[in-house]
Order: sequence, then C-alpha cells, then structure tokens
Amino acid sequence: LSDVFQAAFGLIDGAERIFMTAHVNPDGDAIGSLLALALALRAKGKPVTVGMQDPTPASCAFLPGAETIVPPPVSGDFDLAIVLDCENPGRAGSLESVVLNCPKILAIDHHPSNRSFGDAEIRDTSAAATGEILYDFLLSGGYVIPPDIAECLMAAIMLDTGGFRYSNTSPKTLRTAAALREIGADIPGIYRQLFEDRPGGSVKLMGIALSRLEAAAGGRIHFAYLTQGDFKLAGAGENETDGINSQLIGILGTEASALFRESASGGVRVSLRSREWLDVNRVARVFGGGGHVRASGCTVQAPLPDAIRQVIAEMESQLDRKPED
Ligand SMILES: [Mn+2]
Repeated sequence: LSDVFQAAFGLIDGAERIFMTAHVNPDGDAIGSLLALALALRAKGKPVTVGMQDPTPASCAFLPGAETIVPPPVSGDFDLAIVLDCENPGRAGSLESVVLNCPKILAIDHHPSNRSFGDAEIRDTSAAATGEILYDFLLSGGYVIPPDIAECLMAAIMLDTGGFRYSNTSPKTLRTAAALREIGADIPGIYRQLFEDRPGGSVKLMGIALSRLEAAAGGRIHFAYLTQGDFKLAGAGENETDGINSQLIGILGTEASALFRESASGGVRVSLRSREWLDVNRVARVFGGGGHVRASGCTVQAPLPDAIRQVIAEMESQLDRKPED
C-alpha cells in the first residue's frame, strides 16, 4: 500500500461524518467517481453527504445513487471533506467553503495542479480519469467492487476518454475497464446514455450554436456562443451543451475551439478544446479556470462580447507562440 493511499484510508477510517464533492459543471467522471466512492463508503457504514454546486447532467442521471446528490446550501457538522476530480478546492464552486470548514481534507484527482491541497492528496496525472484512480484505491483498501460501483467507475473512465477514443486511454485504462466489464459494467448502455441519448432541446441548442460558427486566427480557431435567450428558445438547460465543442474542434484546420455560454448565475462559461498541441489548460488558467491540456474550462465575469474578445485574444496569442519542433 503506497504511503498516500495509507494516509487517505487513515483519514477515512478516522472520520464520522464525511462530505464529498467534485467540480462545478460536472461531467461523468465527477459524478461517476463521487457515486462510486459514496457507495463504497456507505457500504462500510460511513455516513456520507454528497453535495454539488451544479445539478447532475441528464446524461448521468442513470448512475446508481445519482438521486442522493444534494444541491446547496449544504449544512452539517462534517469532519472530513473528500474532493474528487478538482485541481484546487475552488473548483467546488460555492461549496468550497463547506470543504474548507472541514478539519480534514482528502483530494483525489488526475488534473495537473500548481499547488497541492488536502491533508492527503492522491494526484495521478497519468490516470485517464479520477475513476481510474479510485478503482486501484478501493481494491488496495480491501473494498469489493459490486456491479453498481463498477457501473459508476466505468462511466467515469468512459466520459474522460470519450469512450476510449482520446489519447489519455492507456493500456492501464483498458485493463481497468476490462476488470469493470468482468464485474458487469454495461459498456454499450453507458456509451448510449453518456454520449448519444439526449433531449430534443439539446439538439436544437446545438443547431443554434453551430449556426453561429465563427473562425479566428485564419481558421486555426473555431468558436460559437449561446445566450440566455438561446436556452429559452431551445427549451434546453445550460448544461445541455454536450457534443457542441466536439463539432467545433472537428472542423478541418482547427487547432483550438471554444464554446461560450452566457450563464444565468452571472458571467460567461467557456469550454475550450485543442486538437494537437495547444495547452488550453494554460488559456483557462489566465481566466482563473483549469482542466486538461486538450479540454479545459473557465468562467469570465464580463458581458458575452467582451468575454469572447478576451478569450479569443488569449488563444490567438498562445497559438502564435508555438514552440519550434
Ligand atoms: Mn476527470
């Protein structure tokens, strides 16, 4: 057992009331990882409260335990916070204060981070998903992985690898997936629910976004935006934008893409993608966000046209600094 795993199990064993959370604008890795660990801890008799700033996306509602996630405000006398899939506690959004009020913090994540946090921090940037780390973590702690937990971990891994298509899909990722498949995780069912099934409103939203397609940097950047009026017109929620950025980054000649969403809670949410070399995590960090080299996000507190101008200008300037190879 590695030292950091041992420290993490020490925190869990010593805790009476555990609070768990993950990043704002959650995806299948955030939700799947939260639910997998919550199911495992509850099976051991640990009282766990799972709180999230933002609602669970409809694509993840099928995951076992999804109905147990509570929205803010979260109150309770917790003695341990477990923060998943976050490079810093601020990624928990408005629930950061609940995390920081806990006397102990355990972080489990696979994003690159500038500064460590937590009383124990399991950070493995070679893992494709936080769910991939959790598989090893649970096994090493002697936890059994029943089919419901396997389903959650498989969803976590499949979301962050795009269904085993992205470059982060390692041999180890596939070995973990193979083990989860043997336990019974339903790959085609998870794929369909995470990536294909969608309400008509989100398809209409995609149509609106794509009709706004714009290029910058001579076609090396493609971007689109959605206003509050667009969400009303389409009858879709702000988190029903899955797949739009994949369309943008797929345009031939594009190195980086951005989708801008005007948020009802203020500011503009920006999702960034890159194809081959641009580190969009560096772009997102300029605006206080973060994520991965190929997929990142941030929120810009500015009117939509200003947010677009600022972020596109930063992307252009970083595109112009391509290292010679
Ligand atoms: Mn992740």
